[in-house]
Amino acid sequence: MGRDLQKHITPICEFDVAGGLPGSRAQEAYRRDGVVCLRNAHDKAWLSLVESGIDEALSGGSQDIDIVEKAQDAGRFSFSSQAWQQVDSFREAIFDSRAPDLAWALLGSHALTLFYDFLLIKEARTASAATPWHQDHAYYPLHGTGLINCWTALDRIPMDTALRFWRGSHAQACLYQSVDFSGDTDYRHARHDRPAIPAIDDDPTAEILGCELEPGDMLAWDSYTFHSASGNPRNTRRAAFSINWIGDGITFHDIPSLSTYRAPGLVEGSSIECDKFPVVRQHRTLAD
Ligand SMILES: O=C(O)CCC(=O)C(=O)O
Repeated sequence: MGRDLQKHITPICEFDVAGGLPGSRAQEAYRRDGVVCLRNAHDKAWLSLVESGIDEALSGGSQDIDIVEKAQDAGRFSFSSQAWQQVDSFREAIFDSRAPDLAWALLGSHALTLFYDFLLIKEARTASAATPWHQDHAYYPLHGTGLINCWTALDRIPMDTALRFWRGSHAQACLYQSVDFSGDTDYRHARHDRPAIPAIDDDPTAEILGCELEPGDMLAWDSYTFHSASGNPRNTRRAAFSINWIGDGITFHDIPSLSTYRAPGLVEGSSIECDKFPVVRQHRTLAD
């Protein structure tokens, strides 16, 4: 029997970044737990920018778009990615804001490369739109570690619909199977050669982290960290916009995957830098 999902939740380490970038304590917590919460990561103007691009993203601007309508839910559950290439306001929110600097400060890498944006909306009354436990990295055609998902709440997210994280689950750098977000079918690029996802909610040794969010607060997690969320039984929308960034040493792994994560010209073992995955920050070296 699973334990009560709302009890036994330890708060995620949080840092208020209204006045500056995350420092060494935030980086340490990120490396240890695999997730941190950055309060006031983005302001109202940034939130409005993202909001203004949502209709365009959902009506054709995104790649790999899924809009799930379940008979038992009044609302729709949608998720889509790579809209920045079509949607001007998303592009502005990603490149002309402090979004890259927040990610770079946590990663502490030499370079920072944009991987993809991700828009996730659980409209009001999507109680069955639960997100199963998964690792983002299990979906990626990539070798290496050091990717960060910077996930900003567009709405107030109370504890009952908050994301939950298995603390430290990134540390072994072991990839498990991928699951389908809609919950109805097998994931189309499932890798059955990987271990099955353990019964995390039944494991008394798995420490689960979570916290409430206000619009503009960000959760930043390592792509190997297991996370999940419930559906949204409330009468209000629960939406987030995330930006996924790559640090150093990642190369392309030519396995079946969504087109979001692929680009023409990438071959097994190549660097993933290209127009679709641009380098956005880079430390200068003496040779530069
Ligand atoms: O908010 C959710 O329900 C899931 C978000 C998530 O798992 C992701 O963005 O990787």
